[in-house]
Amino acid sequence: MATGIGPAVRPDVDVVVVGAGFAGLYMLHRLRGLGFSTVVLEGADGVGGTWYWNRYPGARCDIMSIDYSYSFDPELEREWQWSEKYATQPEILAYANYVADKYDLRKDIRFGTRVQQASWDAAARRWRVSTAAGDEITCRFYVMATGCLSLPKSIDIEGADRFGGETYYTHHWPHEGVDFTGKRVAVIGSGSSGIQAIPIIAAQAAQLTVFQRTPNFSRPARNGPTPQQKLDAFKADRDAYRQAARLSQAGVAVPITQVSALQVPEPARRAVYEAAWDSGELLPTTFADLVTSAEANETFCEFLRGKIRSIVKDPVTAEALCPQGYYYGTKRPCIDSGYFETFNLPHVRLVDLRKTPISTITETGIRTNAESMEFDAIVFATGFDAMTGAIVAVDIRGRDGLSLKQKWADGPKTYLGLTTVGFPNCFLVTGPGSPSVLSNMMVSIEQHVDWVSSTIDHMRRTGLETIEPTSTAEAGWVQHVNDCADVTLFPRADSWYMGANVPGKPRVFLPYIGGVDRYRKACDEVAQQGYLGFRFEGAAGAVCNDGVIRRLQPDVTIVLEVIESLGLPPVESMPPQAARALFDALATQRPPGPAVGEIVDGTLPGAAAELKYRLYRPATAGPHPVVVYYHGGGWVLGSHDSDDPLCRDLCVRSDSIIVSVDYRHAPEDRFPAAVDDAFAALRWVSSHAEALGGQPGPVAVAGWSAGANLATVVCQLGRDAGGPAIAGQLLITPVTDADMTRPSYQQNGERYLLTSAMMRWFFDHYVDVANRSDPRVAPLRAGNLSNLPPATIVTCEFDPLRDEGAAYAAALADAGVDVQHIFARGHIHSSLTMVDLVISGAPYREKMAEALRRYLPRQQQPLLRHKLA
Ligand code: N01
Repeated sequence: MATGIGPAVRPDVDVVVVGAGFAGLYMLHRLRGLGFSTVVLEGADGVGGTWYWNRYPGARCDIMSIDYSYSFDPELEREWQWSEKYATQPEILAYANYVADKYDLRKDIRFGTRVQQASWDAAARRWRVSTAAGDEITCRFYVMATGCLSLPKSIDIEGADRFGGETYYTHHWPHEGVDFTGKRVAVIGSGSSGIQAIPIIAAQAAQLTVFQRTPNFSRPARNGPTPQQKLDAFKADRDAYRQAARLSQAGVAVPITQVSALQVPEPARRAVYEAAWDSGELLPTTFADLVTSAEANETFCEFLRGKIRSIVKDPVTAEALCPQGYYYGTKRPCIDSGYFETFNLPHVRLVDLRKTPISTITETGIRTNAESMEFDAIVFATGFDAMTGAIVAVDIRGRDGLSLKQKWADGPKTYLGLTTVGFPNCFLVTGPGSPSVLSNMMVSIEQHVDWVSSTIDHMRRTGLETIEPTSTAEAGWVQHVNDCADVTLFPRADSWYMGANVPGKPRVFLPYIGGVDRYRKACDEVAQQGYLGFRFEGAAGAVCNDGVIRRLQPDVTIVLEVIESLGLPPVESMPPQAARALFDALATQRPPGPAVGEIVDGTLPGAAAELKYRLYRPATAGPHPVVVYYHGGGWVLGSHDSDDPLCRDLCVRSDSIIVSVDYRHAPEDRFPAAVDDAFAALRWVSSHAEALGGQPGPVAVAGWSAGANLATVVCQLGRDAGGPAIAGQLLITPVTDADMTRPSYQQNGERYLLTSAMMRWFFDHYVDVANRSDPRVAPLRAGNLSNLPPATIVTCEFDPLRDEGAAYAAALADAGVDVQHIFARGHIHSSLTMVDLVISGAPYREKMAEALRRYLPRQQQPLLRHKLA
């Protein structure tokens, strides 16, 4: 009998859960504990999900069993002891059965029951769930706990059904096991399943041939007893141990590093990789940038290839086993027990399908384009239609008959990986858009089940009957999931994470790579903010607090977190000298930016005294166009070399000489000293362009923040003075006004590094209140904005200066100036300058460089000109 919630007509149960794997079992336990009537529908004859089906030889977990365990009940943890570091499939299945028995779960599980369709009946506010046997069950809430890797991908090899010998699938292994003794066996596939099965099959078979399309990165698992220090840590403080996993990046507590692989010398880097090789862990601590930097990642790839070459004796086989063409981790890596060593056995052979693809499977074996081979048995270890396959295998129909399969035709769209628009009261456990396969599944499952069950409980307590995400929230989450993936190397690989293993499947990065810790925080914040982005309906009407939970770029969030963790005093609370010292100290910690051809430091005559400059010359042949650059720092902080990484980046990307010039700073030298110096520097660089190795003719100006303010001011001064000629202006988050009442100040004035208080401090040091509408302070207020050089204005969504930058772009356009306005979504005032730290800023810097290249086209070399003439 259903309890607690609902309209007049009662459903059969409160909740139907599909799947009795670890997610379904815990879901049932939790919901039952909350008093919701629940039934679990399971296609198999037993519990265990993936561990029920994948009984191939060698199947084990590759997250340590002590971590790959439920944590919801300390009593269960005391009762169950794992026999090994990485338990075998039979032991894990035994654990699932133990759990089912301990909590008496079987009485609410219908085994051998395959769900075919689930449709939302809007009038009755219930789901109608029908099974392959023709039964129908109605429920208020419908939960898909079908696992991420449960629907096998179809075998896409010509002739696969023609083979007359024994055929096996790792995902559907005979319960009684298989004896390969004396047989000629083929294994197709070298993912995690193949890599685990191959050494065991080799130990039995008379002959084993492995058909490999893509080699995989794998390291030794070094299985054995659970490491004593893990056991000790767990025993010493079990709650802290579990909590650390919940608040970790991947659901296993490992030390975090901020060190870049490229920052350490080769011997130290190698030592870290050797430790990773020896660790026997899937997720050892290595370097911070292996996920984001191709160059850094390649150092680990090459280390691992070296290991393969050192293990596998035949050099041709060794080379074929060396992964190439994708980065470590972007296809799921493995840990193994003697995988590479297996290829040294005389009866084991590798067929490299990249060189000799399979033409067809025949009645007696496999034919490649080079030869025909006969086998007694073929084992398919060819993978899964991951993350979405099992969900859309059920015909799920939401509001107005909307089909989930159709809705997801171009890729899955979810809010938090838990829910999807158009499907009220439907929850996904570890669905696409959640950390799931990029995490310790047990931690992610528990988090999802806890969140879903407490949400259902919240609805019961508050008299709400339906829950559905809003389109705004869902679109925002999909964007965030993509933003997180886009700063990594993952989208570059043809992986099942990208849906690339299934022909015709849309290429979309399926899981959430922002981390278990950040993901949990997002889910918790959604609930705390009145279920932000969800619409509820109940007897008392509808409630909805619409919005987007994560709008900042993920790498910007990380920078903000790191800076917050430093506990620095606010800049405006310091005297300028102390603020400058802090500014300089922070600059020493940042990545250096790309190498340029040459850096020259020099001085030039300023309006009152000599000014320093730093010239960045590209490595390409000159002469190059010249850009005069003004640094940021609120007219108080910074110097000719304080925006060094940005200047390097602009130099390389735009193939221009960047001359970063200093100017006098406030409060020692107040307005208009900085303007006078900026204009003097422009004049000097323009007239010395050729002497500096640049091409003659007009220069461009560029600047960031207060430097962008100076850049645009010198454009106005240059126009009025009849020179120097300026080909274009690049204004990165410029100060264009002294008005702090615009909405962007109200919205972004407190939390994103540049604060309203800091701007006030800058202005107070720089310029008297009476002069703040002078166009040399507030160029937006100039009476005439026509006939200015073409402008590229960059504004950032979470910048207090956003609206004045946009206002300047609009005003210039109104005055007939050629303007490009680049809006950086999810960025803050300073993030575009954080080269190699905020990777999501790179596409914007590329656009800036494009603008500079457009303003300053490379002139033909004199020699070439001469020849053409
Ligand atoms: O599947 P896979 P899996 N012709 O997709 C090849 C988890 N898991 O079952 O890469 C020839 O990884 C395919 O080649 P390619 C784990 O998350 C965990 O092994 O497409 N070859 C690939 O080599 C894992 O990632 C454990 O070029 C074909 C292989 O088949 C996920 O499950 C254990 C082919 C498929 O590899 C899936 O692993 C097992 C074709 N037509 C699994 N089609 C643990 O240890 C495919 N292949 C916890």
